[in-house]
Parts: sequence; structure tokens; C-alpha cells
Amino acid sequence: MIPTQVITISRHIMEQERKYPEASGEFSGLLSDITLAVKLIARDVRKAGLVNILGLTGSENVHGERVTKLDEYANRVLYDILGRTGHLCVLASEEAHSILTIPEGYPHGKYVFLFDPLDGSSNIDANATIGTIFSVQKRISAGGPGTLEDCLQQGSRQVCAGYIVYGSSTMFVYTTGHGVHGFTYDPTCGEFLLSHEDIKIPEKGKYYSVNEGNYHSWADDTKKYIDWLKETDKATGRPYGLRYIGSLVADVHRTLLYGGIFLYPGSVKKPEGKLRLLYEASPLAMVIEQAGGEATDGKTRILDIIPKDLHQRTPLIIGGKDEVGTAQRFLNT
Ligand code: FBP
Repeated sequence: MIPTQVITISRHIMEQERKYPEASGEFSGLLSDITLAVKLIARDVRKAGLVNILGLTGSENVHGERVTKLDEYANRVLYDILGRTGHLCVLASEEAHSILTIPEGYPHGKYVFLFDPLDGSSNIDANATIGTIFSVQKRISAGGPGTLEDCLQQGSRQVCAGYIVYGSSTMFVYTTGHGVHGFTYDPTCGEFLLSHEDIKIPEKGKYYSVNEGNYHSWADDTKKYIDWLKETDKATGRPYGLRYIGSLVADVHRTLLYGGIFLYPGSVKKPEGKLRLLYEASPLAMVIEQAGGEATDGKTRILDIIPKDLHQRTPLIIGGKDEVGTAQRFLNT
């Protein structure tokens, strides 16, 4: 039977605004700007092999990483669309060294937008799942152009967070602090339609996700936890199966739906790990917590970490309550 009850993102957010007037504010406008931007990104991701968008730009980003053409394109599309609509006072991107101010002549709004324009860039040319991750904060500065302080807010103050996976289908997953909802893009009507309402992460899963290639650079307690996951013990559902795509957004999306745990631990040489707090760990932590899971750096809840730097890194351990609880016990022995 053809479903007649189709709910688009803007309709969903309007319903949320009715249910939680205090929470949503002028979100429907901001969210429809985001959906327009990611529709354009998805369009070019889908035909990446046909248009000159694969490969590298030849330049490096603030992290010394080689920038891909799709990284640069996604970064520009999000800034060009979101910077001009009057909802934002400032933006910050994983790809940009410093804060991104609102273009001359455009109004300043009350929100701050932080984003990883294209996550999983190492997988682009291999046609594996990649994504976009975003976080929205309310400004703390009085008015006019936003500031660095507006961007350096702790994750628990986020008013909205989410991600888009460009995989077998394109999915938009977001939360405004009232549950996690997933929308699948239907190219025949050009809309993201509600397909996964109020997603809850399974209490206990059967997969773990980590780059085992880094095993020898880990601290002993991390090694002990990963070894424990691989031992055989029916009562605790072990051994866990290993799943690692190498795109954070894809590995966390699978963990959200199937349960289990994703880890990007620190190493002995780099105890702060690889992933970025503001653009990757914080928004995904809000999504997973809203779905009933947990996210930590091994000691502190990710959403309680107070950012000191725009490109601060953090270890990330995220997933179901059962698994993250056990991991923390190993990491705090
Ligand atoms: P970017 O692609 O946004 O730089 O993200 C970093 C990332 O690609 C994550 O998506 C992924 O989880 C991780 O790095 C993979 O790192 P590694 O190759 O060391 O396993």
C-alpha cells in the first residue's frame, strides 16, 4: 500500500516547534537551508566519477591533511547557502583555520553553525559511504558578527545536531534534544521523508568498530578492552564482530541502528586521538545520547568537555550504554 502519510523534514520540525515551542525557535528555516545544501552535495557525490570532483585540490587544510575536491566543494556549498540566510551569526568548519564570518551585507542571526563538510574523505574515491556532520549552538555574544567564544561552547549546550550519510541511500539524521529522527532522500520528489522516527540504540550490540591497525600504538588498558571483546563468552555475547568503514559518520550510523561500540582512542604518542571535538565528537555524542547511548573520551562525557580550541581533538568512545560502560571500566582501572 502506497504510504499517504509522508512527513518532510520541514513539516517534522514544525510539528516539533508545536510540541516544544521553547526548544525550536526558528529552526525550520535553518534546517531547510541545511537540507538544500546537502541535496546539492548529494547530487555531486552521486555522480562523483562523472564530474571532475574526485581527487585532490593540491592544497592542505589546517590539520596538514590533503584537501579533496569534494571536501572543498561541500565546504563552499554549506557556507554559501547558510551564510546568507540571516539565521547565523558565525560558522566554523573543520576545513577552515579560523571562524567563518557572515558575508558583507548579510544579516546576523542568533545561531552558530559548526560543521565537518565531508567526513570520511579518505573513502571518497573508493565510492564508500561518506557524510556531513553538523552542530548548532545559540550565540552567547550580544549581537552583530559572532565571535570565537560563540563557537567554543560545550556540547551539552547544542540546540541541534545531526549528520547526513551519502551511502546506498542518502539519510539525514538529526535531534533538537527531543529524540533522534531519520529521513531518507527520495529523488523522485526531491524531499527527505521521515523513515526512522525516534531511533533508539539497542542497549547491547554485537559489533565493535575501531582501526585495529593502530593496536600497537594504544595504551595497555585500551588493548585489554579490545582483547576482551574478542574473547569467547556466550553470557556476555562475545566475541564481538569487527566492522570498520573508516568513515566516522558511517561507522556511528551503523552503531546507532545496530548497537555496539565505535572507538577512536588516543595513542601513546597522541593521547588526544584524531577526531575533532566540535565538528565530529560533540554533534555525534548529542545524537547518540538522545537515542539512549553514551559518548566519552574514556574519562569525561564528551558533552561536558569545555572546548579551548577550534580544532581541538579528543579520543571518542561512543555507542550503547552496555558497551560504553564496560569500556570506561577498562579505561579507568
Ligand atoms: P575526515 O575525513 O573528516 O578528516 O575525518 C576523519 C576520518 O576520516 C573519520 O571519518 C574516520 O573515522 C577516521 O578519520 C579514519 O581514520 P583512520 O584512517 O586513522 O582509521
